[in-house]
Amino acid sequence: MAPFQLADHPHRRWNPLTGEWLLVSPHRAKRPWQGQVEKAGGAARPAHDPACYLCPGNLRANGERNPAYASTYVFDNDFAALLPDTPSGAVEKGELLVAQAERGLCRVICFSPRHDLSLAEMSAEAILPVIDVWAAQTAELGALSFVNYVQVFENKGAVMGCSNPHPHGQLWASEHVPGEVAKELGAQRDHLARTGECLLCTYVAQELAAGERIVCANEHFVALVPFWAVWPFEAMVLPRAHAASLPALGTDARRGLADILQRLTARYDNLFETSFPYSMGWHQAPCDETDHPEWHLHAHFYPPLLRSATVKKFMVGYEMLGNPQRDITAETAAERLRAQAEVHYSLVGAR
Ligand code: H2U
Ligand code: ZN
Repeated sequence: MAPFQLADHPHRRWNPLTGEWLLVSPHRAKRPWQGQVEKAGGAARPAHDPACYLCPGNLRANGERNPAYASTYVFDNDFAALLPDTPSGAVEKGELLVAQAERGLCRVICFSPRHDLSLAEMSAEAILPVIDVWAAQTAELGALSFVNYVQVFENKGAVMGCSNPHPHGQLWASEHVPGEVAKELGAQRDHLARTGECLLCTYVAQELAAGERIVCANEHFVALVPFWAVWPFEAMVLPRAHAASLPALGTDARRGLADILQRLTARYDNLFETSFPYSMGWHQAPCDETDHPEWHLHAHFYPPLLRSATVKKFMVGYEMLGNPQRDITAETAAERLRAQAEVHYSLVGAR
């Protein structure tokens, strides 16, 4: 029998950030595919859409008018999931039926006045103000006494539940540290206590030395497909140097991040020549007035596309009931992303 190989044999991989396992079945990636392979296409969008509730100068659902903003624009979500004036309280019926009031705040962040762009088509110079506003909002909301965590994220594409193609993200600030963040907090804390080292500092160094899962890197930031990736072209973006949050990044690091975000998202779009859908977001240290030496800032990109602009990965069956599973390995996904150009396909020939 041939010796065990990650590239050939079914195996489990461990996610040290969440303590969870996933199943990898690389042999299945070799099976024939007879589904669709067409590109998604899609109509070109105007630079300003009079019907868009995010474009400058337009009316929102609550009757407010957006200003004629020229770069980024932040407003309180008109349909916020969390509210600052929720009364405190709890319900406990025995050990099993437990509920707690949760206070918070939700905001929407427009990345650009241009309705027809996405991060993938924006320049690094245009992405920099988005990073600055993510950081400023994190600091502002994190300073509120009832806020202990600020989740910055972006849903892109209708398939990810994004309501509007205008480039935008969201921010939910909450009283409690949300579940995914709490898992990562526990894992990073344990790792630091056990080894004296930051989990993700060690991980980034190990990945840079190996090279095979790196998508792109610069002096400050790295984009890679994590060893434990679940989504087909999942990626993480991390600073090389230890930093706990977006506000902790200096000007040079922010410029480095803008460069990496432009290069990663352009590669994503180029993979299937489509506007690549994903949910992405930042995991930063909780703002709970305690020190978080264990926390290493990072972004997760979770994109569902698998084989083409229309063939998606679904978390169904075994994945809902057992644990997540993937066919193409993280190494193959990274190789395919590395092979993409960093000039967006729609701009080829336009420069
Ligand atoms: P998504 O595209 O990820 O759904 O985010 C858009 C958010 O914008 C959504 O949370 C809010 C929705 O509540 N929104 C407003 O705040 N005002 C509006 O006029 C429409 C949508
Ligand atoms: Zn718009």
